[in-house]
Amino acid sequence: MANIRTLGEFIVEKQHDFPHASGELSSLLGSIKLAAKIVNREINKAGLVDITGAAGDQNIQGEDQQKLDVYANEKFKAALEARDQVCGIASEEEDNAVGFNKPLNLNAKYVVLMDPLDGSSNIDVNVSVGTIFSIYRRISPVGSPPTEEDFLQPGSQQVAAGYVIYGSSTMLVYTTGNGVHGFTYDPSLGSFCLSHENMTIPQDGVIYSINEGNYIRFPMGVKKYIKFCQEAVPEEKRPYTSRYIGSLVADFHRNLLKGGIYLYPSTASYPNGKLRLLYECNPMAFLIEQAGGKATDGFQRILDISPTELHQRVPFFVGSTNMVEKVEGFLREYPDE
Ligand code: P6P
Repeated sequence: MANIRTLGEFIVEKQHDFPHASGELSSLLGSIKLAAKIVNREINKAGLVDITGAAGDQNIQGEDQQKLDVYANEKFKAALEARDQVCGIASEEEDNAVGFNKPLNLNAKYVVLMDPLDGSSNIDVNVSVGTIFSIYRRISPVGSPPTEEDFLQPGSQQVAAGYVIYGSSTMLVYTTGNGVHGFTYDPSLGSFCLSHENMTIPQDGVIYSINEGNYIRFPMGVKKYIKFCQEAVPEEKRPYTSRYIGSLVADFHRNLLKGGIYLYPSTASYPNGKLRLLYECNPMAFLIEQAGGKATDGFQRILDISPTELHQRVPFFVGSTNMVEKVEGFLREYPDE
């Protein structure tokens, strides 16, 4: 039998990579793995079971909460609370951070921030969606409920981050600061099996991912970059290609494998950008830097931004280093008044 290394085995194998954790971070990642399997099962049935319709509520973002959003949020929250490594979570689907009050949880040393089902509006049209998670060591003293400062740490303080992509296959991709590793779910085994060890993004690429429908209100530097991609030296064929799925995890994952850049600048509807710093941009920025790429808000490193509130949005440019630096150059050369 091929040398199958499951996610569980790999985490234990790499345990020495994070000296502070005496197996707690390993167990925490295990609870995320479990919740991912449960959510994956429901997503794969989504077309059959009446859980794709909007739940009727709206989340803090004012977006219709799809039932699967709510379902995924509950499953990840329950899986994290059930183990004794997490004292609380913050989620796109929760207006405020949620502290776990069982004694075991009060003594836990990690907090988790997550987007339990990003791109969920795509579920009804059978497009890939994802879960994004970000893990920090708490700042507040153990034995007490988590405080807001535990959740408002800069991305550079993350101890682990990752995503699950529910696509043509389901994959879990994570980093603990020692490279990026990808695991593909094998339903016949019920296991995530190592399929992409030490994932690295090419320094350059030809794929740019942006919703050009927002073009009219893009910053001038972004307009200049798009024009650069469209008019780059033709040679024998246009060297750039536009690929935008409308699901961050799917666009990010493809660009990580092939090289490319994902851009969500400020727009008319989202003057500060649409993506949330804490549970979308920071984890993706940690991953891309660990894979040799770059993530910026156009002017500063995403991981250096000091958060001010839980659901804050930032402009987001992430992917191949040379492509991100090209956009930064245009934004500096053509500053908006
Ligand atoms: P737009 C999904 O809602 C999401 O947060 C990302 O997954 C995706 O890349 C982006 O928004 C799509 O936004 O405005 O292009 O539809």
